[in-house]
Amino acid sequence: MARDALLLVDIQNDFLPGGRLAVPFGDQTVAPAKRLMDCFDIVIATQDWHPPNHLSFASNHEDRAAGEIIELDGLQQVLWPDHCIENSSGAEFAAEIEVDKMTYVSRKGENPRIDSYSGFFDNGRRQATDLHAQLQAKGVNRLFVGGLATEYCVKFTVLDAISLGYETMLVTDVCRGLSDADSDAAIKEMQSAGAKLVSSQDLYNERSRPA
Ligand code: VGL
Ligand code: ZN
Repeated sequence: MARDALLLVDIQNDFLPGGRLAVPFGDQTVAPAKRLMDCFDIVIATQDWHPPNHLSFASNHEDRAAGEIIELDGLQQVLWPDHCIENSSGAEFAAEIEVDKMTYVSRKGENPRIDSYSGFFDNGRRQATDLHAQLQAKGVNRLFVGGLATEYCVKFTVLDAISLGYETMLVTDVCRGLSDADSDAAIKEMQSAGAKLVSSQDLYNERSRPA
């Protein structure tokens, strides 16, 4: 028996138009995500949550600009504008997404020395978050994933979910990326790894129909 969860990745103000690391059309994920929340008993969200001194921020390096790539503890690191700073309004979920309807919120990116695109592990796979343990405790074995940004946090979350043994479905229209070309490549990569694609409309029709 499949036990399903909806996994919403980083649908936070800083990733929406007007935010500090805005994903073009990122706001278009909000309505379908909100509608799907009512179709799942288990709704989990990841929340990018950085201290102000996070080393993924260009502002914490001398003479570096956002978009540059550096080496950080042996890993390639894209430098970002400051974003999703703990307890700031930019780190909050999009206003229409009701936090009290979430089963669980898993924060990531709290260690200033390493970035964490995946909801499951940091980028060096040095430490796990609590996400896998939470899902296991609830008996979840199938995940429906959407969010921001397609080619970063969504992609790495999906690839880790597959490697951890979850049947993993990408809800395509609940995703938006920073770059169209990179997002297309990321979707192909997720598919090659075993992710299945589904639209929120099909999913909604399937799950809101009386059994
Ligand atoms: C993300 C860059 C930095 C994301 C988070 O949610 O895709 N991207 N932090
Ligand atoms: Zn981040």
